Amino acid sequence: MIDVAQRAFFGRNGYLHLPGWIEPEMGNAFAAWTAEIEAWPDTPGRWMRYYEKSAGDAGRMPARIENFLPYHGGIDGFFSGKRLNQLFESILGEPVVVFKDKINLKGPGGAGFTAHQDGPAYVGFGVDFFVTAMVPIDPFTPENGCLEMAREAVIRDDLPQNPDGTIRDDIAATFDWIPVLAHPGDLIVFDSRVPHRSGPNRSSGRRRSFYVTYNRLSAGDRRAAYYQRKRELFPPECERQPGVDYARLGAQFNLANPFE
Ligand SMILES: O=C(O)CCC(=O)C(=O)O
Ligand SMILES: [Fe+2]
Repeated sequence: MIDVAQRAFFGRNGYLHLPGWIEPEMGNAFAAWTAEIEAWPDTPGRWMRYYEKSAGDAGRMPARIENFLPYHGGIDGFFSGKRLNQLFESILGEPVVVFKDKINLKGPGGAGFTAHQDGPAYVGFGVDFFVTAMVPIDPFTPENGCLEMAREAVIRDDLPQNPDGTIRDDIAATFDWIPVLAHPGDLIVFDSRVPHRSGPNRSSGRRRSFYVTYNRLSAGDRRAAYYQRKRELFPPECERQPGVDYARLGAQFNLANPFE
């Protein structure tokens, strides 16, 4: 499903941008599905909504929704479906299983993400390698805080970190950062080692994108274990107990995220 040049690019960079990979009908459905899940009310025990740390003038701004796949057949059908799974199988040489699912909403004024690798946020579940499918809902631009990938940095495992798990600033400064100017209909695949970051959203529109993360099927289905622990240590606001320091307790689950 990918050609020799694309395979080589993924091998060198740990990511791959596939413009127009999503069929137009599916792309249109995605826009509507996104609006549906955004309208779901905060409900304990179900999907998990997080808010921006620094609320702007507009008040509290939703920043992320997680764990929606069990509640949305259409979105689950795409991310657990045959076509995408065949793509991953052709890239990794074996089948994958979903580990986690999120949509980052990045509204106007929304904060960026400090340079990081995703791997350190997913430790403790017996899996050491993940791949993510990114599906943009709005065009990614430098102004609205598009994703940026470190060029040809795939050979590095866990990089030296700041205390919060993000990549140490002096290391991040050595990378050549490539803006990923993705459009709705594109698919971006990236692994859990590639350093990435994004700027704040300085535009007046939102910059929404799905990120669904998988691990090799041979490493087991760890999704339930992940969400059980995340709910315990970094629950969505509607499940929080007063007086608990979730920033400390859930640090692993909030790595590089501008969420409260
Ligand atoms: O959506 C972004 O700008 C960056 C997202 C990211 O790296 C993450 O959620 O781990
Ligand atoms: Fe990330």
